[in-house]
Amino acid sequence: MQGKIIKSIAGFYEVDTGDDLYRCRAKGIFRALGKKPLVGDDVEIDITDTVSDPKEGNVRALLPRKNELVRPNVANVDQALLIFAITHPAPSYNMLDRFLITMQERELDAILCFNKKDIATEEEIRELRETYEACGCTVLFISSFIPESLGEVREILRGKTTVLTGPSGAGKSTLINTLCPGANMQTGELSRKIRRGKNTTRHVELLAAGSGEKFRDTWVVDTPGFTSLWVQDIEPDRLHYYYPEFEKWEPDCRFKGCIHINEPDCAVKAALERGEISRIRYRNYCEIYDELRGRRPVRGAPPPGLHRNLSQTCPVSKLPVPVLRQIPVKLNSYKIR
Ligand SMILES: Nc1nc2c(ncn2[C@@H]2O[C@H](COP(=O)(O)OP(=O)(O)OP(=O)(O)O)[C@@H](O)[C@H]2O)c(=O)[nH]1
Ligand SMILES: [Mg+2]
Ligand SMILES: [Zn+2]
Repeated sequence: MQGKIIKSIAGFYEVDTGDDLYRCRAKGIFRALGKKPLVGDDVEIDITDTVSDPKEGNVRALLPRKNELVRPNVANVDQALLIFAITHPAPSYNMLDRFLITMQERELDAILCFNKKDIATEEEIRELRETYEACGCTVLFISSFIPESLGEVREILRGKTTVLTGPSGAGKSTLINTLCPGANMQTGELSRKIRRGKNTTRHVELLAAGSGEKFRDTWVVDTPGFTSLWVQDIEPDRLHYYYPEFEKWEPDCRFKGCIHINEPDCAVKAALERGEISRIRYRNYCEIYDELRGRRPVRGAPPPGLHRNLSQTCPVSKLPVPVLRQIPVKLNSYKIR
């Protein structure tokens, strides 16, 4: 029978087959092949016990893995929902751009979701809307406290596996509690305190968002918030590709390969002067460009990343299994000023 691993605890995998949950062990074959089933993996299971509670089975085969995210370590992620509070805390524009760049780096579709609409002013919402309207991704304004504001989010999540990410305090866990029947995520100050404490186990878990046939196969993954974020080692001269709103003007720059910072007759800067490119986005671009050029490496953990995979057939089960092409994590990262 086919199912999806939604949780992994102490050597067991919790597999959701759509109708039931099974507590499964993985056959030794995976260890022999050096493969480890991951949360998010689609698997074939053999059912061994339907009387016990929970029911039990064995993971027999891994189905092909579309991708693998590190931190959190989840397979088959379709997209990332970037959650930022409109206010309390007010977003750091620089960090927001870093999140967007990081998601594009990972080839993960991002949806930008501004939370806490209930306590935001019209002015604050307008500024964010204008800044990010041309950034190349869908932009939503919600309040995790108001279920009626979540219609679009629900539609975007539907049928997909989505990782929620964003800075601490943005409201990721609160949103999950509102979206997922039965979820009981720690929120607020408490969650931050717990996370800083020692011995905090954080299980990666897929949570079913919504219920019924319509929301079948709709999964979300919570992540702890970042207080800073690292932009991978991208070439500074390529940074402009992450600013899709520049593209329209670039052919009119005097120099081919214009960086749009110090060059004369730059069409991007002209558009900026006319107010056709957001000043905030342009400022971030210049700041991040400088930081990438300066290459000020700092020690620390890298951001969530994606491993691209290739598939091949398992010699034993004859089912396709993924071959992980590990992309080395670069520790030359850049800290936010
Ligand atoms: N006014 C308002 N407060 C919210 C909203 N969503 C969340 N909050 C509050 O914001 C605080 C942080 O929410 P969390 O859900 O814990 O934030 P988080 O993004 O999970 O934070 P970390 O787990 O630290 O990364 C809590 O006190 C929530 O009650 C909202 O829509 N409106
Ligand atoms: Mg949280
Ligand atoms: Zn230019």
